[in-house]
Amino acid sequence: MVSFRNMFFTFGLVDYFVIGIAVEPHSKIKGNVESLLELTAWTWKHLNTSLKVDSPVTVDVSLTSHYRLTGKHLNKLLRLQKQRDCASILKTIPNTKGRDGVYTIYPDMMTRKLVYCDMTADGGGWTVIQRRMDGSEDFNRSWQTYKAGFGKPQGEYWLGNEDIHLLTTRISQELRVDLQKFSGEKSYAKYSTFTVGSESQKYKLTVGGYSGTAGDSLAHQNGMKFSTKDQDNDKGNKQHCGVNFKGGWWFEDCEQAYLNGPYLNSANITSISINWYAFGNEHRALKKASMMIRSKN
Ligand SMILES: [Ca+2]
Repeated sequence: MVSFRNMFFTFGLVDYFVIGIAVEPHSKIKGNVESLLELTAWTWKHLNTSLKVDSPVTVDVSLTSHYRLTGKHLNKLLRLQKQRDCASILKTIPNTKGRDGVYTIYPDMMTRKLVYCDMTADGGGWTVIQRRMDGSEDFNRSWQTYKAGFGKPQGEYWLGNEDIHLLTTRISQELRVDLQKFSGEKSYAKYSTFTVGSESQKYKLTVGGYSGTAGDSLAHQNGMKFSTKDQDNDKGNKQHCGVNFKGGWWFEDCEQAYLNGPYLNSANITSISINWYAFGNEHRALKKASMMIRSKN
């Protein structure tokens, strides 16, 4: 798997660009590297590839490819290094369109974060902030863990409340939710307004301007603060939704839409699951869900 994090730049050599990747067969790596280079604005040419096998016992293989780049790439490279979100990556490097995958973003323009960019749906440029697909990640996490984010950008993850707050308050964003039932049926919900407040506001959700096919279940959570198993900020005076529903979310008392619930392996009807009431008018566990945002400018 090749991503931008595997790139090492040697500025001393000015026009050289070195990529180091371990293991995998040579032809596949070369193909991956070149498909990656096609995403850049530079002109490139493969010079050579050297293979080094280190230990005779543990078989440590390192493979280095050298590419010569021409053109005014340095400026492009610097811009490439600091993109706030997937929309700005798409804008800066238009040939990322249709290339879904893991990219590096800088939500505060300083701290690097790996995210999955959907460069295909509805024109692309979507920064995925939440994704469920196979139950591999535990979503019953603490306030601090939800704040920082968790999971893997190529799989299930939560981007992190702090970064979601940063991304949604500096530039206005639209939200797209994609859902899939165990039967295979899909639907989506799109919101023209999506803002998450600061930590002192308990990451309060503001959402509106619905369109789509899933039905507007998130409206029920609009205006709610975020709660986790160790912070009860919900509207339920007699219960702690974060504990009872086993996940972190913008609970009311408690939910009509809940995408951070426990992953079930079958389509059971229960609120303690990944569910979206209006999609079938029941709290039926969904197979897949994702939330992604895009700058509106
Ligand atoms: Ca409560």
